[in-house]
Amino acid sequence: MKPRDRLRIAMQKSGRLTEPALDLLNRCGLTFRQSRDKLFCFGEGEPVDLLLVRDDDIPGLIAQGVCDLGIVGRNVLNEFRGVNGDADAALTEWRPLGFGRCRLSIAVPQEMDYSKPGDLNGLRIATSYPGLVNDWLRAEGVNAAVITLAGSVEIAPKLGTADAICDLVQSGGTLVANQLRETDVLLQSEAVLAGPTALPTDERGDMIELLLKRLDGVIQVRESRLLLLQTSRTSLDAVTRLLPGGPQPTLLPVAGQPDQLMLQALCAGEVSWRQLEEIKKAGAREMFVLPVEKMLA
Ligand code: PRT
Ligand code: ZN
Repeated sequence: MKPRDRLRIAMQKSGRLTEPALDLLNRCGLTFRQSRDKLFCFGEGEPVDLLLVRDDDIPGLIAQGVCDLGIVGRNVLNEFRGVNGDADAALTEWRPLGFGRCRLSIAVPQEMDYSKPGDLNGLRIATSYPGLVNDWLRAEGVNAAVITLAGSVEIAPKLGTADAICDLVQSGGTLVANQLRETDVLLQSEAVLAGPTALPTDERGDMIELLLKRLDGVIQVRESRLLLLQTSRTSLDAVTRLLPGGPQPTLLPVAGQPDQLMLQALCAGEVSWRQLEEIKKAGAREMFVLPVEKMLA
């Protein structure tokens, strides 16, 4: 294949991952011209183009070298890696992206007696992830038949074509609506940036490194919160000990109140109401949690 001088990223054409993936790339400074066939989008600023495809095709396109990177669910990536064995194990997860979160779980009819994986012995499990389910069954030492279905897995037990299922679960609403009960989680999934383990050695490799750096910045900002609060000097230690992870807080004097300090801390992740209440109990007041828009260290 002729070497390309532009980077090509595969992402889902239309589905759950489309909008957040495009939003993430935009935040990394990548914008694309809409093409008429909507399969290929030419990158406007940077030499990075998009290929819009079905999510299931993404790992294969990277493995074949048609694309350099892909944004795809870990569930799809791992199923591909499992089924395609060593040759394609050269695909890796470059970054978890924090959206499209779900889990791949076993679920059984609500009335079924189930307490451990061994209870699936001799039963039929319907799934769209035969590779991952077979791996799990093997690891658990369970002998069950795996029935591969492309979709509507959740109705298989009611139709009598399977005894249990293994499918993606997010809210759990689909399982409840089908009188199923989640029993075992095989995989915690989210969208990931997938690519070959060995990066190209030409300009595309440099471009990937640049993109990874931008991604790290974007992800860090997205997950960062700025916590502002006031505390007395005597409570400072107790308050500081409760601060969610992140760099050292900055302390500022409060005009006219020598005993008081203003504290500013960058937190890596959400700050929950419960954490705020605990910090308050330790002596803090006037607390604010602010989102961070941009960050340049
Ligand atoms: O056309 P194409 O093949 O590209 O799309 P698709 O229909 O295969 O994919 P799509 O858009 O449904 O999902 C794309 C990716 O989103 C998946 O591979 C997962 O990584 C991720 N994702 C996150 C989910 C869900 N959450 C999810 N809830 N994918 C599917 N579901 C389905 C699940 O299969 C079940 O039917 O939603 C139902 C369960 O949802 P709850 O909320 O009722 O539990
Ligand atoms: Zn799909």
